[in-house]
Amino acid sequence: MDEQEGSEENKLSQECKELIISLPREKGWITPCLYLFQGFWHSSTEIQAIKTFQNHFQAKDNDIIVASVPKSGTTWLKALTFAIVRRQYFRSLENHPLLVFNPHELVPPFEFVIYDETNSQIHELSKMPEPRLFGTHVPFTSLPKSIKETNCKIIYICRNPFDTFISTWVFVNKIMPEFCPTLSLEEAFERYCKGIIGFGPSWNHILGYWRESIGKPDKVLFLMYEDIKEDAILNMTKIAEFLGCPFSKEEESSGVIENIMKLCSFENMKELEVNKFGSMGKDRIVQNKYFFRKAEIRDWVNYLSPSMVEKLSKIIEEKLSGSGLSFRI
Ligand code: PPS
Repeated sequence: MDEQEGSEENKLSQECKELIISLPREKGWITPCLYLFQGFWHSSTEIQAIKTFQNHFQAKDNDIIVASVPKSGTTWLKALTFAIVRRQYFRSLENHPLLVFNPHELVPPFEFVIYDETNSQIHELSKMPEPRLFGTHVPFTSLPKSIKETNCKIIYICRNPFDTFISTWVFVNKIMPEFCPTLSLEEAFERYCKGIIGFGPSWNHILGYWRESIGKPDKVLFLMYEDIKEDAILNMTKIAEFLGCPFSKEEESSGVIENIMKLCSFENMKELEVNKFGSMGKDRIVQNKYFFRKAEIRDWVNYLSPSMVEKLSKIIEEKLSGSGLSFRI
């Protein structure tokens, strides 16, 4: 066990230490190891947080959860959802919370903030304004029972795996501890193709929420990053209707939707003081600017070789076969 792995594991409860010893393990992207827990790869601290989340979270019928594979457009969807749901409180965009807080602070993630016992930030769930807004990368099958059994709503954002892979690889190398070597594109790609990535295999994560959205369209709204890019207004309208707070004719004609779209746009958010200079996470190692890189579709063409494209295309085709889901690549 190396130094980093030891310090990660020292923070775990005895119960979690015993659990992870029994799990299959592989080399991680940032953490020394990833463990296969309930069919998906996670770091040890994520597993502890997921267990606590499963055991303690009591969903309310009006809760709203933004779910995703990391690097699929989570930050954007959190901003849009917050702005849509709380719009009656912030009619003037001049004092809007999204101008001074990063979306991850306004829509806190279960596994990295709320149930991460190694994080000093305490979130009092009972004091959160309703409807409560949460984020998660936890796969559908691992969500707590109460989320599945209550009427709370889930909005899922999915992005084509080529761009998600590149976005993740770049991000990981930015937040990699100084004493760790850079993770090469080739090594990351091999692990990604085997499904070995935090919260992966990504295709299984996506399919879990996709199938749920087909079976229970009132429970899970499944959105594509590329579709929102193409027509943000249409997708914002879908979000508002799904959440039971449709835009009124008056709002439509007075530009409320366009204003939210501009507020949450990549160009606007990237330039905000909080997103240029703020930070978050344990010891504040994650700088907010890392969440805003290029936001382009098909940026992967600048990184992946033809053989990589062929290999990943085949995997995706095979994994999604018969699901009715396809990506715009
Ligand atoms: S995370 O860490 O999981 O929350 O990351 P996530 O937000 O899911 O993904 C980061 C990518 O989303 C891009 N991004 C945006 N796109 C469009 N509009 C807005 N407002 C926006 N904010 C962030 C971000 O640039 C990352 O994509 P890449 O391709 O790396 O640029």
